[in-house]
Amino acid sequence: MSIPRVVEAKFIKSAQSIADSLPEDMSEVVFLGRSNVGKSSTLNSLTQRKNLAKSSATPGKTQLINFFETRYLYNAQSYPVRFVDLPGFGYAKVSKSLKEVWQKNLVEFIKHRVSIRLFIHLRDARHPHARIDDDVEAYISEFIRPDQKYLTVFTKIDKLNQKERGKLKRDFPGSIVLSNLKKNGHDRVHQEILHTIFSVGKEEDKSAEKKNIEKKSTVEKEKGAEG
Ligand SMILES: Nc1nc2c(ncn2[C@@H]2O[C@H](COP(=O)(O)OP(=O)(O)OP(=O)(O)O)[C@@H](O)[C@H]2O)c(=O)[nH]1
Ligand SMILES: [Mg+2]
Repeated sequence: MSIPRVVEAKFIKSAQSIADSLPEDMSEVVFLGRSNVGKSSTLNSLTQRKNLAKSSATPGKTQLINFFETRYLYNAQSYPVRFVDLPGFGYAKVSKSLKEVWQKNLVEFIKHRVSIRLFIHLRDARHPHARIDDDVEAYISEFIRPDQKYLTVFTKIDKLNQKERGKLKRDFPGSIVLSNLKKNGHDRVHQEILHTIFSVGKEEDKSAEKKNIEKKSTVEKEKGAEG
């Protein structure tokens, strides 16, 4: 099965706000989430580059809006996508107003940036019910456009045992779980990115599914013929 791969990735620019951001001439995937959840690490894992986005054990490492241009290769076709690494929001446990915990500039950016096609909201698998994350999700749902998609991705899944992983998947059925430490879970994120922006990337699954169904019905027919 062919999996989409990033074959090129380069840092383009850091911006303070939407006003000094790049022209809106390319589809963008934004990585948002609490400080330290693993936004920069996830971007590095997806592009298979160790230090493309700066990550750190100290929260608050990313302070600007960082743009990266990437190119996917999938079934011998090339697909350009821009990745946007954002500063994290709120470190405090108590939920304050969004604007207090996440600077006004960022709120403006995610709300008004036309080129955003996919919001990847990263949540810490160990704290799946954090209030601030629920608030951000509700907030984005107020203005998300029909051509945009919202995806919940849980990071640090390596910190959970099997039972906890099962519960997380039951509680958040549409979500993806991954580990940047163990380097797993990223293929589904690639598929979502290509599918959202270019409507490709999942065909292989479908044709595989179809083949299985065909195979099954042939087997059943054969069984029927025998019996
Ligand atoms: N165990 C584990 N650690 C992770 C994972 N992803 C990231 N980390 C660690 O979490 C810390 C924070 O990672 P970053 O990628 O810098 O987080 P960030 O969300 O970009 O943080 P800010 O830029 O401060 O908002 C680093 O020490 C990473 O090594 C993961 O999947 N598993
Ligand atoms: Mg960061």
